[in-house]
Amino acid sequence: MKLYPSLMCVDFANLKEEISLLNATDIAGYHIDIMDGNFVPNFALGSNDIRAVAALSKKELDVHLMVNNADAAIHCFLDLPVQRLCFHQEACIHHHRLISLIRQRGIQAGIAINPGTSLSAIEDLLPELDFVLVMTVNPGFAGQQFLEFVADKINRLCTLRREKGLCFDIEVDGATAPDKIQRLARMGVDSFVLGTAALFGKARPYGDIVPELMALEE
Ligand code: S6P
Ligand code: MG
Repeated sequence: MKLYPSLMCVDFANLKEEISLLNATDIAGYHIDIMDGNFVPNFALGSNDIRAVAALSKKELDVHLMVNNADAAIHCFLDLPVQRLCFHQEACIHHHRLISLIRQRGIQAGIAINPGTSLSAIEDLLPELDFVLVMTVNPGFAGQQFLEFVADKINRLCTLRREKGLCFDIEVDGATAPDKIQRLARMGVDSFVLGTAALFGKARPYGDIVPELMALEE
């Protein structure tokens, strides 16, 4: 199981200290939310934040673009030191072109889907993808409620992957509390974005919480 704390939820006044505490845990990397105030009703993070985090950590950077016109915006992110980069199915016209551009840079390519987007919208692309990010909240904000109806879609995606013999990674983002992580990991989900539901604002050290979350897959 791979865990990616969402940097949108860290205390930015203490970014260096926050990253240093998280670096000392077994997290796989950092989830970085890019929001344009248009595809989602909020703004968050940008390319300079990605560079700042890359300078503070050797762990993977998992970048989630929540921006309209991903076909144009992608070019701002291809030369950054990131390992995983996804754009939204709903914000893109030429999905396969973007996947190719991302992979040509040696970056793992992913597509993110909103809670209301059906698997049929990405099914043909699955063999071309390194990962699929399934949103379990409507993108834009931390601290929302887990949308239970999405669990069935996640289960179907895990089944589809098995039936087709594919090996893309399945990542879930949004209100991933420990009970949800345990249930979804058993279904076959590989990666979880951690926000306020599991990690931040708990008044407990990250070094205590992360091992507990990692143990949920056993
Ligand atoms: C939200 C964004 C997410 C959040 C994360 C917060 O649109 O894409 O990555 O940062 O979901 O987690 P939580 O547990 O507060 O919902
Ligand atoms: Mg996200």
